[in-house]
Amino acid sequence: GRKGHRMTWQSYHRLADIYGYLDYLAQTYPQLVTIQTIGNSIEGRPLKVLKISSGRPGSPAIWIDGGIHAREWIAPASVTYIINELIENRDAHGESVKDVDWYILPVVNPDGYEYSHRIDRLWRKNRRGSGYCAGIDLNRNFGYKWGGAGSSREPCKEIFAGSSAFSEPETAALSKFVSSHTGTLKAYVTFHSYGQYILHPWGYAVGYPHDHADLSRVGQKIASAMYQAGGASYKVGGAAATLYPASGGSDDWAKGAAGIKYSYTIELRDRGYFGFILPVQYIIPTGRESLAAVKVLADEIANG
Ligand code: ING
Ligand code: ZN
Repeated sequence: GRKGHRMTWQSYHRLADIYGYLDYLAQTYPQLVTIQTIGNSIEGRPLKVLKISSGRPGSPAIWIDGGIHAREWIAPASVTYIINELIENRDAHGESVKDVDWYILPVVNPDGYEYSHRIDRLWRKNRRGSGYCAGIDLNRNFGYKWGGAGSSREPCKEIFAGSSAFSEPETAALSKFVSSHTGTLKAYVTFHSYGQYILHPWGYAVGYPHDHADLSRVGQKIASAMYQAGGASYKVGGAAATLYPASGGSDDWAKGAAGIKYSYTIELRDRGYFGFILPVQYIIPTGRESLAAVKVLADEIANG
């Protein structure tokens, strides 16, 4: 089309449209936007990280991902909404968003995402193996407290942790990339659905990191900003204490192993009425909430 891409926020797009949009941005804004393929999924699809650069070396950085769980379509939709605002509407969002580097992986689990479009709308895991018991829960496969409470050794389970920590190419690639940027990464945000929660470590057990007060304070700021931006209420708390224990999650690894201070899992809309099958008219309000969330983090880390 005239715009050079097919992305919109009026429907949930297939992976080809999302990747076509990322490629379009890198081509159109080469001094601002670069794409790095950090690895490939188990079925061989590229894992594309988009970097939005402050233009200055050594800037504090924020990691954002979405789509680690296939069926949570609002997550890649909201992450691409964030990307669009940070690039195409760059002057509307203040100085701090320009003062940080953004590393954004909109679809952590591209095979599962495509499978949920083509075959099984409620698929969650990646696509290792075949049949009813295929797949590993990528959000149980990270190497911090791997294999503990809230994960399973049984391949047929939705929370199967895999054969070992980082057994999957998707989590191995993500963790390797994030580990190589721990000098500058100050925040890690992973978008899921549903439930409307802002969760911080720990997920593996009820308990909190030493800087719990900071995580909680900034979490409450995020909740206020999200409410103002889109109108939905989000509850803040430790993941295990607020939802349920889950070991091997990415946010625990980002905090506990990679040492990234502000690590959050954000469970987007809704609270269960539509659940994973969130109608398309909610994409833009949920995208606005997601953008507001990451702007709070940019403010926090850009201004000390
Ligand atoms: N929820 C997350 C899950 O992986 C979670 C909740 C995240 C719990 C991080 C603990 C730590 O189960 C969804 N919707 O996937
Ligand atoms: Zn999820």
